[in-house]
Amino acid sequence: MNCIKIILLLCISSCFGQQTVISSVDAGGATTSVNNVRLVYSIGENTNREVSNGFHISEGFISARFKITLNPVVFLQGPLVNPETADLMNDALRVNNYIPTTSPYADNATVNASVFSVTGNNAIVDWVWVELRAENDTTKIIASQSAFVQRDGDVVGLDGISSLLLNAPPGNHYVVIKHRNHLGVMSSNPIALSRDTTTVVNFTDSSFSTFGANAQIQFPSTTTALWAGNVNGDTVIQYSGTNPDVPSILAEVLNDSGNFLNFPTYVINGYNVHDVNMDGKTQYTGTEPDSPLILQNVLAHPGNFLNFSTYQIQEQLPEN
Ligand SMILES: [Ca+2]
Ligand SMILES: [Ca+2]
Ligand SMILES: [Ca+2]
Repeated sequence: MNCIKIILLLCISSCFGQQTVISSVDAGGATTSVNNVRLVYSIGENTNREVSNGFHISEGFISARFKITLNPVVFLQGPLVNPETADLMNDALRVNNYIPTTSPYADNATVNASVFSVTGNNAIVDWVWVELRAENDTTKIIASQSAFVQRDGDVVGLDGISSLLLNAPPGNHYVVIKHRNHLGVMSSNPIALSRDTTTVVNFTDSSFSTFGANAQIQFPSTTTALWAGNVNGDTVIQYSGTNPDVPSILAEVLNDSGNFLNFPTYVINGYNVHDVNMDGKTQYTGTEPDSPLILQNVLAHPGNFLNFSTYQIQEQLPEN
């Protein structure tokens, strides 16, 4: 019956050339996928359906939204210091219920606290920020959003499990991962991304090529991780000098409202950008201080030939 009505409509259309037929044939429609393009269509429906993925055709309007599926893998150096389990980042922030349900990044994404109940390899370590950049302009951000990184490095969506779904057309894009107190990183090449195939982009593999030089810290194994220690919100890690990070930790500790006696050994518990190793404690000096890792990174950096404590580890992104 529906087919007859549709054929009738097509006949009318073809007989009279282009015209608008204000007529509801029937409620119907279907979905089809060709390569990366998903087409959702309805015929004669007098409703305005919103479809989040692929094409949507309704009442003469044609709109297209594209998404791509992505599984970045990244390690943060901080929670890899003294790992409780080899090759897994520590998840002390999660264990102590310190990870906020609102993202610390620009989109202020929110989640239900239940995403932090998962333990083991897929437990959430922290929020990260993911960007896709244009193939022909590495400073042009075409999509960006908050995400989570798991203990094993998987960067996942806001349910803490699924691959990332980003609002971007299928194609070749640069992938950027940023973290609130680590230096960000970008793939050195645009990567072919699509909706139907989840593309793994493994920043933890030292053979994976990143933009710039020494964009990540190289471990004795073939593992790489984002440099830890950028606690003052700029684009460098510096121990001492013009824009050092370590005094920022000291100031944070001394100015804490609970530090009545201004001890430099005072420990601030909680989610804090100055907590370099992300153990849930911010300490300048003492039993578990956060500042030595910054000095260690600066001195160990392959570009710091003369071992200057004033050396700046520059974030390797095109805009810096
Ligand atoms: Ca995982
Ligand atoms: Ca800094
Ligand atoms: Ca700490």
